[in-house]
Amino acid sequence: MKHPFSIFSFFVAGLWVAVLSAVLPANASVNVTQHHNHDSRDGLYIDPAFTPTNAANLARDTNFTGTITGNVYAQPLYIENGPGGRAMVIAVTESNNVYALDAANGSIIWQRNVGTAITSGLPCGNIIPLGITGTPIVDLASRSLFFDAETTPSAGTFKHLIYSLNVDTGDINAGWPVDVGAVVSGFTSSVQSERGALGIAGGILYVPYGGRFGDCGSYRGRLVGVQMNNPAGVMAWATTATGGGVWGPGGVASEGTNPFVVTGNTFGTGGTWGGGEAVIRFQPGPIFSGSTTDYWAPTNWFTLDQGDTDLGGSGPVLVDVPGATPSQLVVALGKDGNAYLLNRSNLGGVSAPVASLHVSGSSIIQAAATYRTNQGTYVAFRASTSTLAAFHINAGNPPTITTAWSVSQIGRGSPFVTSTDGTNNMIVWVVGSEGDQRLHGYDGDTGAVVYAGGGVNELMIGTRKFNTGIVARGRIYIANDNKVYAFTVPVPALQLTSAVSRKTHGAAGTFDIPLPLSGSPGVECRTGGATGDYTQVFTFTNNVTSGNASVTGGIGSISGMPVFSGNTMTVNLTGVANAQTLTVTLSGVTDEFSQVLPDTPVSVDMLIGDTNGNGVVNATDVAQTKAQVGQPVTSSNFRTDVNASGIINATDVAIVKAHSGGSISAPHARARSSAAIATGH
Ligand SMILES: [Ca+2]
Ligand SMILES: [Ca+2]
Repeated sequence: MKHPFSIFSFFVAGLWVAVLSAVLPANASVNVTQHHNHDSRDGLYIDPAFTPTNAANLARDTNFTGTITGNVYAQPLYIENGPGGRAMVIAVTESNNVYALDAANGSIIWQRNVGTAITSGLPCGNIIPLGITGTPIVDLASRSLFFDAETTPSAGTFKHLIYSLNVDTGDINAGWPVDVGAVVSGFTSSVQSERGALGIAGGILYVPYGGRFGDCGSYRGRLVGVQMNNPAGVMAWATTATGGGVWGPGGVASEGTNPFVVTGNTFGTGGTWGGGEAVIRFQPGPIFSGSTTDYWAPTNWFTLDQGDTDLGGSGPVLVDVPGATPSQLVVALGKDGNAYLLNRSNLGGVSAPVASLHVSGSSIIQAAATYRTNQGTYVAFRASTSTLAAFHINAGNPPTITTAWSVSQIGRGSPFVTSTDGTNNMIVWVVGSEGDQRLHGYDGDTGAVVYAGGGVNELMIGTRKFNTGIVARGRIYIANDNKVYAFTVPVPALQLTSAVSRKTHGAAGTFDIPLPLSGSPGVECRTGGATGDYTQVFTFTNNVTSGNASVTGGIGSISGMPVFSGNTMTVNLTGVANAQTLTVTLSGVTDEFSQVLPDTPVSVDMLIGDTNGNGVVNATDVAQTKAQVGQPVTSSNFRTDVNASGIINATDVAIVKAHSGGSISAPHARARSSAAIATGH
């Protein structure tokens, strides 16, 4: 028969699918609900599609429209099972527009404007218009989307409103928004900004606040907690000193219970620490204990304060380093160019850190990412506007920091990471935001270029500093001013690659008769028991998730629902008559990329006793079966175990003899060729 695929493409697709199915069950959902994907803010996305070869061949999906209105500083989100089962990309803009876009084509599923963005009248700041800046968060259990919007309901009036929307419809949930200035004592909306990503831990939404560019007014670093199921339940913490903004784009990290933030420089302290330049761990609420176990500031915090040398330009990243003492760490990165390691369970107050290293000659003010390979634990960070770098955290007592790699890359985006399985094929991605405006990928262990930015189609416009991309289903989404861009690895077309008729031969194992997809059908020579039962297994290029099968030719019927597992679809048949051609047609088979297979018929010649598969049962089949009597059932002789008992004996010979003279009957008879006979074995 003519093979429908080249050997090469078949081989590559098979490898790719094997990796995919080993890691990601076809029905496992993928969601990016928050900044850098996890509570820890690690920025790690496990996606088996991001092999080095696929990553190198990344290309923008120019059919993805992604048109939105407004400037974008916030990371997009990705939520599956939206309206009609569609996956959605959530994007928010400084024009206070919120969008759910179809993740496949970028069309708008729903959109909502949540109030007039601020364009004038603030005492300082550098984002105009000003609306939604911090990265939103989704609570999947309630399918709620939370964000902070700055609005000006009337000239000279400024509000921070914390919204909760139904993520599937865009409707505002009951009891929201929360007017922060109205419920948080001392909160002055005109001088507080909301740039850090929101967090959720233990049913509480945490929203961080800092000041504006220019540090005007008596703002404070703040963390506001709102009970997700009771928006009237609000608790808030603030630095005791003025300033101390929580403004790093990563915002709030947590280990599931306690929120962590990093603060910036404070003012007028006279040297008495008042919450600035610190990593702070809260009890749920948020409640700050004041204990040295729950905060850390470098011993030179007062000097840093006076130089506007914020510790808090890059949010906390929670990292576990197996074998290190302590092993549960917080990584903080400062404008002083230092990386600090802290003991997550005892931060230490104003004291020396667990470890530190001067890792950059420039201010570090982006969100970092962390990952672990067979080479160890890494933190990737933007060391300057022209350098992306990574350092190692070495297991030890205490753990230590050593530099790993550094590459030249112009821009100000925050890095994020892909891995095919959480350990291997680690790729650090970053956008040259406000720089070359291209996406770049680097080997996580070496910094070697994996993806060099693409060509004409891959050049973006409207990229913003601090921002970062997300990864889902073989795609990278990047939200920029007025447009969300989608990049995709080469996705194999959904194709049926093979079909078999499968039977288990007792203790001898399971044996498949190939059913060629074109040319003469394969011949099923085994009995179907009292009710004519058979099983067919179809294998595809990609993982498949749904679809139907029906008998469209011959006598027999589908039994039960098709079973989908990885890249296979299993169909059970019953009432299948002998000596006929049976055709099963697959319809609506859909893969994990939402590709649908065209209706595909697969035929099989049912002919009990035709052990050599030539379309007739005669003395040759009898002789062939007799010759195997007493032999173990193997892949080369299983056809002669015609009753699939697991042994070849006189019973099989008798069955073949009883069917002798049989052939495929009209009108289902089809011509046989010598090639088909060969593939029938
Ligand atoms: Ca024969
Ligand atoms: Ca047998």
